[in-house]
Parts: sequence; C-alpha cells; structure tokens
Amino acid sequence: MNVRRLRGAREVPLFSSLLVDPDGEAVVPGDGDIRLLRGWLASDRADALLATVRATTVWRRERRKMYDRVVDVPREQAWYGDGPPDLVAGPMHDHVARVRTALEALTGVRFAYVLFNRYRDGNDSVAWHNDREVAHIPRPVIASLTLGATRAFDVRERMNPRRIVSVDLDHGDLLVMSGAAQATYEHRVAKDPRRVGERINLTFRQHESER
Ligand SMILES: O=C(O)CCC(=O)C(=O)O
Repeated sequence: MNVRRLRGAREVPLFSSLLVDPDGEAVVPGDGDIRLLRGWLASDRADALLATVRATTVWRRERRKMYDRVVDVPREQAWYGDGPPDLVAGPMHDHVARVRTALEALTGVRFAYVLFNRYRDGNDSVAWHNDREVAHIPRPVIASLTLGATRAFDVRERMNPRRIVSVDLDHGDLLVMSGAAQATYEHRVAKDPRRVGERINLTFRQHESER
C-alpha cells in the first residue's frame, strides 16, 4: 500500500491543477479535479459558523443494510436546502447560506443543498465511496468545508486503489471536487481513535435539475 501524506499541502487556486503538495506538484494524476484551499474560512469565521451549526442543527442517526445486517451509520448527518425531500430538515441557516453564496462565486455553480456530517470523535468515519447521487450531473461540483477537529481525508483512484493520498483537513479548510473527480476517485475519512475532537463537515451539492 502506497500512502502519500500531504500534511503541508497549501492553498491552491481553483481550476489549476489537482491536489497539490507543498512544492506545487500535482499528486493525483488523471481525469479528475480535487483542490484544497487551506484556511479558506478564517478561524474566527469558522468558529462562528461552527457555533451556529452546533446550535441549530437537527442531527439524524441513520441505519443502513450491510449484507445481511442493519448497522448504525458511524456519524450523524443533516440535510438543509433544496435536497432529497425525505431527508431535508429545512432551509439553510442564514450563516450557512452566506457561505454557499461565497462558494457559488468561487466555483461558478449553484449549490442547492448542504449535507452536514458530524464525526463525534475518532470512532466516527465515512467509508470509501464517491458522490454520484445525481445521475444526470456527470461531472458534479462538490464544495466540502471542514469545521472543528482535524481529520485525514484520503483519496484513491478507483483503478489504482493501492495508492492513497491522505491530506489532513483543518478547521476552515475547503476541498473542491469537480470535473471527473467522482468518476475517477473515491474518498473516505477513516476511523482514527487518536482523534478525540468533534469534526463537522459541510458538503455543498448541486441539485438534480442542474446540468
Ligand atoms: O467529511 C468529509 O470530509 C467527507 C464527507 C463525505 O465524504 C461525503 O459527504 O460524501
């Protein structure tokens, strides 16, 4: 297994190259696009947003069928905005909607809804997957903002799963996945019992009707 860790990955401009290491070298080759903007949200703003999200979110604890068992999803989740009607808890809070506006200006797409994932501690996780929930957006743009504790975000090429790029995402860091990122790569946040703090991740997503 070849794991490349990008602890020092720095802010990189959108739409220039793939996930970039401290020297600016593209380390995730192929037809996909994953960009890291370190400290996109200044820490005082990230603190305020985290406080708002903590105070206003109604969390869901899902259970999923895995083979012949039904298991707890190892994190809490919440949907806001114009998303899956059976899951959405309501409109976005104003503070979240302001972040959405900034992300729309940055990326040039409209984000209809946001999915919050709450990792209560290092035992919470999300397994390898790609985000292809909207079949008729073949090249979706997803803007993913980290609040709270640092966790490692791992990326691997679906055709070359033994090579993993791992980047620590900190409070206020933004990751933007676009182009063929979902078709080419999978991502995860692995369990890490050394991490004790709560992390809340906000993923802004496009709507079904957006092409
Ligand atoms: O928490 C993260 O950084 C990743 C979340 C994720 O993979 C997802 O919402 O699909």
